[in-house]
Amino acid sequence: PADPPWWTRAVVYQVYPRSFQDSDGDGIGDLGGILQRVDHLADLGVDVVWLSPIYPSPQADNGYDISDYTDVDPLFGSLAQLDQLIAALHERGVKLVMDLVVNHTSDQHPWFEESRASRTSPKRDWYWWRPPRAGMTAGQPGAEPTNWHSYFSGPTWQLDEASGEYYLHLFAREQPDLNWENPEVRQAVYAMMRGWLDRGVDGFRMDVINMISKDVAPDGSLRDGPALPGLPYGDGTASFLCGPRIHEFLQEMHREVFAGRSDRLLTVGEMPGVTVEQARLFTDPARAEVDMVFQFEHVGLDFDESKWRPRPLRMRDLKASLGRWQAGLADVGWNSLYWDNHDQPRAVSRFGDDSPRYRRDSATCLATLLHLHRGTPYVYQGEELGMANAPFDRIDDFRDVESLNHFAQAVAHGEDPETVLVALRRMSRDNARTPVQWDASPSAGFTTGTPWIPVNPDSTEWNAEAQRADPASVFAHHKRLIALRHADPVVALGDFGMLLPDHDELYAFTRSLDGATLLVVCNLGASTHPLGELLPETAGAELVLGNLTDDGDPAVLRPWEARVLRLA
Ligand code: TEU
Repeated sequence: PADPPWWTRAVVYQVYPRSFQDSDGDGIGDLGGILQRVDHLADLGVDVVWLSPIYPSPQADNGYDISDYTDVDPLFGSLAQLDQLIAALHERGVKLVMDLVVNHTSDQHPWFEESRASRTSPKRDWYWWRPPRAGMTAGQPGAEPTNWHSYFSGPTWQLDEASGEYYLHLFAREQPDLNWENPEVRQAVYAMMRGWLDRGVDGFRMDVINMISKDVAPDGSLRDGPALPGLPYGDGTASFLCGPRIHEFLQEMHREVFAGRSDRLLTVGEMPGVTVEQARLFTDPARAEVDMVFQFEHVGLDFDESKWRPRPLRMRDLKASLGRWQAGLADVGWNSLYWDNHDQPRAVSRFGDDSPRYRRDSATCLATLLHLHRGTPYVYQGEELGMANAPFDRIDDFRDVESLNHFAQAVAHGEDPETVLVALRRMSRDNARTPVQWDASPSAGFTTGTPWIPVNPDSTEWNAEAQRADPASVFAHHKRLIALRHADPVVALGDFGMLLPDHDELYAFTRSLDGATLLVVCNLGASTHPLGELLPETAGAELVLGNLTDDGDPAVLRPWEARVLRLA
């Protein structure tokens, strides 16, 4: 059989540029800042950087609302600096993957401005324009063409007074959805993508790419979804998650953009709501769609009907979910592995224990668990330092459009503001967006100006400078995990086998390849466990890597301890 693709051994690092490093004192991270920190990434040992959007944008959603796909926003720098960054990374053997946001554009993209200009505009059909619901008047509540609830609260439809029609926006109203049914739209996107690859970019992380095909009836109508509890809206996801033409579109994209050069690239499709069965199709190399997908199951286990209704995570659910993805993509396809990103709370605060006693141990335990799974691990900036959720207090502390819109809507619907804030503090995306903590100075080395969102005050203790010198740090542990994946084919390619599926605190599994077996056991809790009794096969096994520095009893697993053992 052919050699496995390079990305089966790779680790990806996500940079959210706004919060990574500022170089010009305006309080917003930029490309000049990333250039200053390239050696941090090289030192960590990652193979790929995924750069969240740096394109021109009104920043309604921090760059996920793009007004020009072919340039760099002056806020972040210039095309020349992007070229420098690509060169600086390539010199160090690191690839650069760009964010591709083509489910929607900004409402200030010239395509949308032209589309909205009149009902007869040649680009009218590039977006989803629809008249009000039959028998209703434009602007009346409930007159929207469908009842869908937007990801960022409110309806997914915005009335354009001038033409009397609504346009679709699954996210913010500043993010109108492109109409992928129109072949001109698709060709324009593919041409843009080819341009970036020709420039030296090494692939794409494709934003909500499983939303580009909408289930539209032959007469052009879109269907209502089931009512959502307590809201005057419905759940439209059945009409746009993995819609009828999604595989056709991704295969066409592959032919038009990646063909002949896919071996050097990495493509990962962000796909909320994707099932294992669908993911097998998306990532089957024979189908030529994408290399891997970001699935959302394991980050959806600690809340009820929405992320704003959090509840405790049950360990069994986590194991059942991740285990099913390991098994489901074992023979065909490939997993991506992540705990957090710019949309999720910080891993150590959500899945670990960020109290002083266990923060370091739980951060390293979680990292061990993730990096020892089969798939490509993604490290989100600051995760390698054990960065934690922010101490947000009042609504004015939040910046994110999703959080602010949700607060306004929930309070307008009669929820108690303090209760809404409790959920925001726990789940807001802003938790992931505080500046990277480089050193112990007041702005944590992020900026000489005023940061666009405050630095977490724990940066005096938790920062890169302190950790780089400390072999027991979260950073040093990440370096070891990444090096282990590079060195040991069992870590990259070994078969996965879940152990102790019903245990409430231990997460244990084996990885096996060509007669070699690693046993990984992680204690995701603050109690001590009799490892020797639970997993007798660990007796006498060689410790390949552990997260606690002082030697303990090999037969006992301590709070938040993780061990990678080689079975004889
Ligand atoms: O996110 C898509 C998505 O569905 C969610 O993660 C969403 O952002 C939200 O957190 C659900 O509660 C992608 C990007 O990663 C995100 O930053 C963008 O805001 C969004 O698409 C729109 O482009």
